[in-house]
Amino acid sequence: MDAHELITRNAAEVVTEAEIEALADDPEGKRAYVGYEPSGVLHIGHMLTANKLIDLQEAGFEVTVLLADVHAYLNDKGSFEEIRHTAERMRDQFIAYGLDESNTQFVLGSDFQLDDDYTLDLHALELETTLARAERAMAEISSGDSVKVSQAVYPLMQALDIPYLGVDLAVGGMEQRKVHMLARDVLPSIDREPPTSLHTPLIADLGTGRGKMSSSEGVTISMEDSRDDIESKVNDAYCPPTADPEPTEDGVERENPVLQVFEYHVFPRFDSVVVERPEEYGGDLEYDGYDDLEADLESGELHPADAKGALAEYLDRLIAPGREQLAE
Ligand code: IYR
Repeated sequence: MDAHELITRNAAEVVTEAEIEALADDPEGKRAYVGYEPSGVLHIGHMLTANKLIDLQEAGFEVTVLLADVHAYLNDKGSFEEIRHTAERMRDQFIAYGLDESNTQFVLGSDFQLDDDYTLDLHALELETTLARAERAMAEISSGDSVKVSQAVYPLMQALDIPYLGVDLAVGGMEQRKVHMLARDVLPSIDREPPTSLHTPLIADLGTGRGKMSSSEGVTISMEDSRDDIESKVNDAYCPPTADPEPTEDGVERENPVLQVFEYHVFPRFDSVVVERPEEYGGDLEYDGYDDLEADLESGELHPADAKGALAEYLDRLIAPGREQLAE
């Protein structure tokens, strides 16, 4: 796979395509980053952007993981002490998950976000940004209903992180896109380059196929899950025999989360996937890529129950190193 393919595979969007092409032409030594609010344990949402970081490392990039302790604090995720403690544990889980340790720099937000220069630049961005714009940028990130001043500061700090960390590419889920667009608009006002960004898709809730899979609601997979937990969650997952399910009766869009997890979590990390089946049901199936598995589910060649069995197996393999690390 060439650098451009590695960088863009499974991305929902890149901003802009021309800027990504320039990075793909000469990726060696370029730096990409994702920021994470430290939370208890790595879950499938973190793992989606982590997969992209692994792709980028393979393409020649260096990677920074920002453990965004100050951002978590501003987003009301607990006391600063608690958040700091969690951040330390998360680092080890990312390595266990498969990030290349020799080429991953872990940075705590509080290591540079409390410096004088950063604070003054932040105030300059505050002067450039309306409250309404900051609030819009946070629509899919903020916790709680009422808007606090901290939530207006948050996206401006996220914008400022990009030049302060010296990165060439900002990576995040689609829920981060409005922050990155805000960054493109405001950073030039303090003589900084508008950043290039890449956004990963949102995956639907495993149980219902609706909305987005998240750690706070519905069913998700985390590194704390035992093999049995994974099996029972995947067994109960919504998996019609199609990649394009009908909306619910009241018009809510649905996805097939079992297929999405195969596409975005399993195939990027394994060269091939074997679905084990007894001889009487046709014997094992082997897939070298996602499209063939999707086609077989749609044609009826692959039964949803067999697809789920394989999904639980491969998710367990992805999670096992982190689970062992957590048990230490
Ligand atoms: N907004 C992210 C956390 C975050 C991301 C980046 I990229 C930063 O520079 C700072 C914080 C979240 O929702 O988890």
